[in-house]
Amino acid sequence: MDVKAAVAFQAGKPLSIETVQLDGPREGEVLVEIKATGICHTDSFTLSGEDPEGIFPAILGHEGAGVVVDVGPNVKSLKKGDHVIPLYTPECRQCDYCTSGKTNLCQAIRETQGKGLMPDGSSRFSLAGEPIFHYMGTSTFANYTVLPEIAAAKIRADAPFDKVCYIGCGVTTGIGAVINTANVEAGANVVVFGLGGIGLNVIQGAHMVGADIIVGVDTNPGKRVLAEKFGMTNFINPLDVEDVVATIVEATRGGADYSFACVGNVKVMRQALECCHKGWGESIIIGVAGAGQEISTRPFQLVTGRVWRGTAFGGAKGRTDVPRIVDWYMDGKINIDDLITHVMPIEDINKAFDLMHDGESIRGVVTF
Ligand code: NAD
Ligand code: AHE
Ligand code: ZN
Repeated sequence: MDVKAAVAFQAGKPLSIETVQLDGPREGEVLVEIKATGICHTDSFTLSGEDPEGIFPAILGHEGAGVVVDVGPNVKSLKKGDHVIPLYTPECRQCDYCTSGKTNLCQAIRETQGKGLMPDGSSRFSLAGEPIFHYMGTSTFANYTVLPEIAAAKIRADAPFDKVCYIGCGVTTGIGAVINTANVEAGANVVVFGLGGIGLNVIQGAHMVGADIIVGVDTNPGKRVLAEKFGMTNFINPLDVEDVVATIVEATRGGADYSFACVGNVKVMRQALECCHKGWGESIIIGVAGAGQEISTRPFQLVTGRVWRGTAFGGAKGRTDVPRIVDWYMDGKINIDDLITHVMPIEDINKAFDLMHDGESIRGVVTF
């Protein structure tokens, strides 16, 4: 079938709107009409050419919502008409990772997913007979996409696509990092580096669980007002202070109980670790950094009790947790609307990337 898609032909170049071909779903797959998709910084990271797994030509996008319009053989948990959120972290509920009870990183299809292919090793997308790669198993920058059944979370039918698409990455990553990965307790002091589409959801999560001091750190002072609305108590612009770590340690009366690095910058990741409280502070890395980038600190930082961890998709198990987070939104328990600052048609998708790079948007959403 013909599909309208924003194709990434080459690293560092704008996306190109094309009519591409999409084959129907095969065994264990579903065809989904994508109704809306957010643009996450990770899409920009891959498009920049920094992502070691980035391959081109590809259809990017991993923060979508839509409707199942066809199912392949042996699909059991989904049917035509179901509303779904694509999952770049699937949940097969059978692999060693899923059954470990220790991680959300289902590995059932990770290898083919990282190669831009469906689990049978082929692509469903093509242009003029040449294959186009999938991205993160989701490729939501297209009005139709094919997903493995285990990579789609069924959600309630009354949830608005143009809002809940954001649960497909940013909302779940930010709130999940707080409640699943760090398990922040009421009264804790929290520091959030990077007040973008992810960091503001970390603040939202920290506020929800009753954190005490919530320090936001961002080089863009324009992020301050919205962050305060979501629960930030102190703002620090690293460009305005001599020593950002010392400033945070003072603001938190000894250091952060938990810090979150929501910027793909390894220097920021070091600051986030070193501003943690001696003896117990934990720093959670969320930002992704390019090929060749490495984190470093003095071992003394860990010897004296600070802990470094990372999180993908906020530690959430998608098919189980995503429908619940949609309920939280529908019940008014979490705020998504104020974070979706720009909505546009797919023809303007490059503008959404520009707005993100210029620090003017929190989340740009494309609707089909
Ligand atoms: P974004 O562009 O919306 O936000 C980044 C923020 O960081 C901006 O507000 C920017 O001003 C700020 N910033 C830049 N340099 C800074 C510095 N030196 N100190 C403090 N703040 C600085 O991006 P986003 O969509 O929120 O994504 C944030 C990061 O998280 C990206 O690296 C993205 O790839 C990653 N990410 C990871 C996961 C995961 O599962 N681990 C999920 C989603 C996104
Ligand atoms: N391909 C990159 C890694 C990118 C990465 O870490 N992605 C996160 C999700 S970011 C969503 O915005 C993730 O889920 N990681 C776990 C995984 O299995 O990829 C690289 O560096 O190679
Ligand atoms: Zn993302």
